[in-house]
Amino acid sequence: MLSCGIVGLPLCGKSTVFNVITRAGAEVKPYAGGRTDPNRAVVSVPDARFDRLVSIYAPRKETPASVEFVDLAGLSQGASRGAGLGNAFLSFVENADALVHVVRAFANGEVPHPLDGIDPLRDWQAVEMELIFRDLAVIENRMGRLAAKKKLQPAEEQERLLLEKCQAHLMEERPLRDLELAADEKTLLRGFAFVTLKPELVVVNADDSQTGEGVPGLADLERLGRERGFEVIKVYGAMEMEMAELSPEDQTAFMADLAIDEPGRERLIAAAYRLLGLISFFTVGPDEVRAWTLRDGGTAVDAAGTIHSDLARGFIRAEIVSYDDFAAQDGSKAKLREKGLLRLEGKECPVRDGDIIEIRFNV
Ligand SMILES: Nc1nc2c(ncn2[C@@H]2O[C@H](COP(=O)(O)OP(=O)(O)OP(=O)(O)O)[C@@H](O)[C@H]2O)c(=O)[nH]1
Ligand SMILES: [Mg+2]
Repeated sequence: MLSCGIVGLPLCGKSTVFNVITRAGAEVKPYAGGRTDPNRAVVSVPDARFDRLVSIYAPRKETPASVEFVDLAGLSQGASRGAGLGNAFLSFVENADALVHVVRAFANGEVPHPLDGIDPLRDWQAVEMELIFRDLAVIENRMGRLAAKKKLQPAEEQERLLLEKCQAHLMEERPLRDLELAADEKTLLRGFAFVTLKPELVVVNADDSQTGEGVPGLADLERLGRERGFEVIKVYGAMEMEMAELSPEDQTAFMADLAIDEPGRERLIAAAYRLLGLISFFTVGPDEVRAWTLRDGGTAVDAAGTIHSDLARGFIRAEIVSYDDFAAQDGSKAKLREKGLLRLEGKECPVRDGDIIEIRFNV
């Protein structure tokens, strides 16, 4: 299963945001330090389409899509040089498939700030720089080894040139995810587990007393996000963590009181799923309605293999209907067939988010 690592400076509200997302009840405390082993939890991805399919089929079993979230210890400034948890922390980051970067906007006299005063843009930059330094250190290490060789093989020479290109980009304080790379270059870089190559979502953690324009740094980060292509989501961490523990009815009342239209939890999970480059396809029937996870760009035979390797091996055809067509015909196969909306596709047919699929196979 793919995982999102929650990163940020100490005491910015990472565990709070983790609890908002997962309802896992991780320890939240007003002082830094202590545990280094991360909190982990798997969450179902909220999906209105899935809920509708369940109501159409009333299946014996329902299985929504899921993603894992990992709550890491705080990243100290200087971590790439070993400060704080330093390298131990950075090795957790290496194992995540995507990063949820929490920055603190909330003011709270009880909770010290590791840098001086509330400044989300500065905090965001501080963590970005640590991640950039860490990737630079990995490159320097490898380049050092290559430089020590008498003669480079052509593949090594190609690697050296690519690393130089990455290094120059990082030196301009830009993450590798912003660097344009060819498919074979991406493959070459995979083994390095570069942390700035991972997709990233920025979460601004505000206090519920900070409404509208009152969230410091939010507008700046949003502007930067538009320029650089990252998503910024505002949450009221402490309040939403409390809210996550209420019944659905109480939550609705609570949100109405505070004039919040959508809980941060659902927005965060949906955004993380997109960030990971994932789509869902569905299998339906009276036994089970299930959402399966596929990498965006996956094909019919990839979908078959996700369900079971036998289905990929014995693949004949996939019967595919888009969710919108399916819902518009109330899930009636007869109507879908009559209107020609039920497609029979071969192995290489691309799967789109929301497709409902039945695999015909023979083993
Ligand atoms: N007022 C307010 N306090 C918050 C908010 N979010 C977190 N806090 C408080 O800030 C403190 C730290 O929160 P955590 O979620 O433990 O922060 P963390 O980033 O996980 O901390 P470390 O893991 O120690 O780096 C706790 O005392 C929280 O109650 C918020 O949105 N508003
Ligand atoms: Mg924590």
